Amino acid sequence: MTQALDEIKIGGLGASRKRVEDDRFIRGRGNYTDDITLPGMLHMEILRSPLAHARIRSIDASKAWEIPGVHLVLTGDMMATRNLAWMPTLSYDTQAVLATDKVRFQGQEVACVIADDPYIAKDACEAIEIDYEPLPVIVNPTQAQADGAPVIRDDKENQPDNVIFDWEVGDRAGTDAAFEQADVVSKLKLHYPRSHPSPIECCGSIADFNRATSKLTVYMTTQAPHIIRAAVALVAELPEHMIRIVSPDIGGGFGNKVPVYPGYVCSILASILLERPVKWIEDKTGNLISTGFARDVYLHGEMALRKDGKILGVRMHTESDHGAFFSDAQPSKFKIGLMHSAFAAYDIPAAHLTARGTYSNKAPGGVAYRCSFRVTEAMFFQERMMQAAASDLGMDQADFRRMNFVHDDDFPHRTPFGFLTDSGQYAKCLDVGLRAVGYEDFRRKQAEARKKGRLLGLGISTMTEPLGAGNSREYDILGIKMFDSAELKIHMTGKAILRTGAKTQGQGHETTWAQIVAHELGLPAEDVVVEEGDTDTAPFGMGTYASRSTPVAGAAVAMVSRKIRAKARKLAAHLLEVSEEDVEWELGRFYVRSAPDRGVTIQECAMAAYSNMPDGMEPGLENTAYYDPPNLTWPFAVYIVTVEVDPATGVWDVLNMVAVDDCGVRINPMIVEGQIMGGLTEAYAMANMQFITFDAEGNCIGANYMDYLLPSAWETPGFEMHSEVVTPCPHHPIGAKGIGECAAVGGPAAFVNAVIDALDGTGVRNIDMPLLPDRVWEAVTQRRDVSGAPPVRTD
Ligand code: MCN
Ligand code: CUM
Repeated sequence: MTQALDEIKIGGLGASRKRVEDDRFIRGRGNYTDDITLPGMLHMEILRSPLAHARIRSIDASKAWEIPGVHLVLTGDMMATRNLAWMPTLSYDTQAVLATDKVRFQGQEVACVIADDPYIAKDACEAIEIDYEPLPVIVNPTQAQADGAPVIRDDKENQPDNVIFDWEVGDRAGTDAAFEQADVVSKLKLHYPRSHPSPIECCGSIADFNRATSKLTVYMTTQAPHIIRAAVALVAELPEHMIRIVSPDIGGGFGNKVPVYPGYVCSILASILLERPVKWIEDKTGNLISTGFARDVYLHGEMALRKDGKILGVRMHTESDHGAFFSDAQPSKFKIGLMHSAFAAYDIPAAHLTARGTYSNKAPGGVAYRCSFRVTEAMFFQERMMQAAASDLGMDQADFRRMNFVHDDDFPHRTPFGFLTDSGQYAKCLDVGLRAVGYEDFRRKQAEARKKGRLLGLGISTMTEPLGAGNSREYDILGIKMFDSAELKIHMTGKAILRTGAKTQGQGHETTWAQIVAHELGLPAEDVVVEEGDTDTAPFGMGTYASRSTPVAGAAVAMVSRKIRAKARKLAAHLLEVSEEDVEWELGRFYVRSAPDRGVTIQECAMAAYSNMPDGMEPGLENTAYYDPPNLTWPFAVYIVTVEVDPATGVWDVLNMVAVDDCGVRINPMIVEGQIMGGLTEAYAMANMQFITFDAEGNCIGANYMDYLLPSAWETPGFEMHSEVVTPCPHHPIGAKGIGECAAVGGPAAFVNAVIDALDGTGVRNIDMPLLPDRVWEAVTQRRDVSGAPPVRTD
């Protein structure tokens, strides 16, 4: 007699519901920061340093002040009078807001002009005269550590050189012992180039300080509005309840919108000084030259192997170039983020990582770009190393991985660097991938093609990603613990509004969170409106990055729905005139156990919460849940690529790419596939075409889309996605794991491994990304590795 709803029909868990936010995006009715216009609003532009390293002898802004329409010129000295010339970074360093003593990278913010319109402000920036004394420039870790290298951060006490940190983790003695027992030691040196998230929308803010109410409202492009509110309260010493941060629609974040940028700070100060709204919208070059870089890491690795293929131990050393300020956006105390999540999928007895970070005359880097804090580098290193080791042993790539995988019954598993992984079916994912790509068959074809001089290659990559920062025991941002939240209000007609502490930037939270509510309460998803990003209305949360939203805020959505259901059960018992113990639940409806026909819907309970509650019950049907996850979630994936390399040109084409992702229970399979497709596209871009580099003077090569290439639909290969492996997360209320970054994390190594596999027999062991045709051609014709960042032509 049950009348259980069809969950898919109401848009619940597992429904490929169309993205509700797209209704406004595809009609041009989104509301991005630059769409907002406030009465009396002024415009701010930033003057950036043309030099990478120079002492500032003087700044003369008098001509800028004289230009009609200019309201304010901000310089470092003025910021200093308010103690705002420098700001703290998320990695316990300091960063210049506007330069006072020196400029330390090309594109650094030196002054701001606030004017009636952005064109006047830009012109006025050009009228500012700055006398620079050029200084020697450092663009890589080797130069940073050379004898006699200029000290970039001479503003800091106790900073005699350019080394930011020396850090280690793992078991040094155990790893040394493993290497002593090894039959084979495999070695590899890699470079992961500097890259940029490059969202369509650049960064920006509109600060609106109202003297009459003492309230500061800031509309801005941030992935973590509550963190910004806390930072403004603490740094600018404004009362927190008088600060409202609003993230409206965001045109892609990809990590670029996690940090706090000087432009935000300057627009806020300008609005306070002028008592007018001040808008700052970054231009594309400003975005590419100064904000949110990622990677820029040199990796050295060694693997101790038994000749039967068992991995005995791993040594890793990383040299990371952080630019002029150590502003890695990451919530752990680990200096190199979660780099030591490497090899989590493999059963390895001992591992040791040493990490050194250095300053250089580049924009601050180390923001995670679609990567849970350097997991991209960790997985790239891991899977390139796995391929090299299998080759050195003369073993099959797939067999070597399979024999070293953590087994399905070995969870929770302690990784060689101390993480605890939750669940997975690694061998099964690999098998699905191999079958899909036709592994045996391809190997045969490859051998035949080789005889005719054609170079075919197959690359395998796997990835595990620690997603969901925190838990609060281990993760915090400047002392604020990591957890997240959801608030659900059911109106009397059974319609609802849900707010969370996360902030979507294109991932589709407005669609998927409603699906979790539908699953838990049986309310049609379309009856639940989702709102995020306004600190005056949303419950406190840590924002969206590290694919933490589903693992943490998504869990909070499930938990708050369950709180609502618990109260609704009491209302149902009252309406049905039975005791609560006699009430059963099925999707959307409570009924009497002994008389299943007698039931009330969740909507009837909602009405009763406002019109017919039992004596003594608090009216209304709303609640909030804060969720502190017991662990990270650990999705797994296998990516397999086949390529053909043209030895005459170095051009390589993707023949096939197969992706097997296990992110636990999928809330919305279509959105998950979209996430994977986007991540694979970015992975392809990194492997194939994308990098930012610097010439010897520190000029940024990659500050525009002529130099920094984005793949279009034309060059992006097709991807075949598989979803048949589902290992529910054992500690997440609906069994979901994060997915937002996996493909970008695991993808690059698959492409590179495929090209290197195609060159098997030529003696080429490594070509560093990006695998541009000239680099591949050089490797093939010269039969040698091509390492490091692509050289810069200065002619
Ligand atoms: N999802 C699901 N089932 C799962 C896991 C996730 O249906 N088992 C859905 C979620 O409900 C959500 C989406 O997939 O709608 C991504 O969820 P999740 O993995 O939790 O990641 P976040 O929402 O926290 O998004 C952050 C992640 C990061 S850190 C980067 S970087 C990145 C990414 O998302 N930036 C993006 N994907 C992006 N996609 C777009 N369009 N724009 C960005 O800026
Ligand atoms: Cu890792 S870039 Mo995302 O964490 O916003």
